[in-house]
Amino acid sequence: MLAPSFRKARVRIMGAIPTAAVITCIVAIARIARATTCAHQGVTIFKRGAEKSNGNGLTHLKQEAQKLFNPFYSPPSIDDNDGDYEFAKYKPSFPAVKWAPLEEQKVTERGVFADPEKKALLSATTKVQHLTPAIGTELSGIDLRQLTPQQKDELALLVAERGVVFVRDQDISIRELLEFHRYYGPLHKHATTGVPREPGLEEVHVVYNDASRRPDPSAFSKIELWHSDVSYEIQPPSTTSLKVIAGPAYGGDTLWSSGYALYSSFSPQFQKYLETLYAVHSAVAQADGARVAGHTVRREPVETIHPVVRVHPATGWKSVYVNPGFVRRIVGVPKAESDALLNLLFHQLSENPDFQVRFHWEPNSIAIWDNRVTTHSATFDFFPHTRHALRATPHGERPISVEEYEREGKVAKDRQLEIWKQAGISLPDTANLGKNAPRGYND
Ligand SMILES: O=C(O)CCC(=O)C(=O)O
Ligand SMILES: [Fe+2]
Repeated sequence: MLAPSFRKARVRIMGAIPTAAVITCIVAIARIARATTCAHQGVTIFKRGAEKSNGNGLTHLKQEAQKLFNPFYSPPSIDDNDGDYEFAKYKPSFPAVKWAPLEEQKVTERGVFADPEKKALLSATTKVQHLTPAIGTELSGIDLRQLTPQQKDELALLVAERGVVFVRDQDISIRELLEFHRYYGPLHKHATTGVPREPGLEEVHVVYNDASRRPDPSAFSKIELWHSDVSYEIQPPSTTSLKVIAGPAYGGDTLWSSGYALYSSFSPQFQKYLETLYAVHSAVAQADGARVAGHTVRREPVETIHPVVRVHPATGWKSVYVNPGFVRRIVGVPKAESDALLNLLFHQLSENPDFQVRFHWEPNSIAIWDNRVTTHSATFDFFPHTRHALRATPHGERPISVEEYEREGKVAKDRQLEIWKQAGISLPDTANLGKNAPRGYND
């Protein structure tokens, strides 16, 4: 049920613009609660309070809406507290430039060239610590700047297998990190989020919060913060890095969830059903958020259909590829079915701790994740402290469905079953699943 003011807005909009645009607008309104204009359509939204307060209320509400921000959709542009901040040149800026739509690009998957045992990479480390069975490995003793091409290939495979790999104390500069990732594919330029003020770093995505930017929980839900980066692109990113350059002593952790583990958790019947589905990934809400925040949308938003289960080209493992941040619906099934499916998948990926790893950053920590087989979400528990991070991300291949992968005679695999098989553990009797299964406990 829409609040009375929004009902009025909806009626007003309906007469003027097509229904799809109205839905987009209403979604944006719901996401950016109390915003007074839907900038995308240039439509004024009247609010009960504003109507009572004779026009001036609108100005007030506009100011209120500008203060309010969803850290995911509405990158802030406030330029304060610079002082002698060491990393001021990497604070976010929002250039008023326009870029052409992306076109399909050739990418070479480096993980397929790797030694499956990763001897060159692992022999250079002092410690390899797996953080959970499903996802996350911390490597000690390596310097990303020193890796050979062979070690980089092995790192790509390790990241593909473990979902995310963490390294600390990395002195690598952001320009060096961009070059490091260019090895894995053409770099992605984000259409709306901040880029560093320093010129020539348009391929960097800046994450920045400080005492002047208090994320307002009325602007977002924790579940919608879970996402896979720019999954709406035709070729969403692959091996991606985030480097924290300044952060709180505690708080500001990031969580990753494994799409492989989500896939493995389901019954064979449901897995098969998911493998037949495609979903719509949309950049529209993010672009609307940027416009409401007063920023230029540098590339027009796109909506792209991707398989709900994709196969990683290096591991051959199947991964559920949906995320609450950008996926709007499953194609070609009744809306109620789409809503129920997405609700299940979104809640499982964001709430099931068995699929997840949580990382506490220190300055110069770097997380390298495979954006094709994981989702992630930052915590926003550290206000008023400063947290500043820089991301470099290459385009991956166009997501490969199971049917497409197997067309060439290969067989896509369930990661969990493969791991058990390698450990000599007999496969579960899928026909009798649940009959003699160990029971959970909750004491
Ligand atoms: O701030 C974080 O920890 C994650 C931000 C994020 O989602 C990203 O940079 O892709
Ligand atoms: Fe992200």
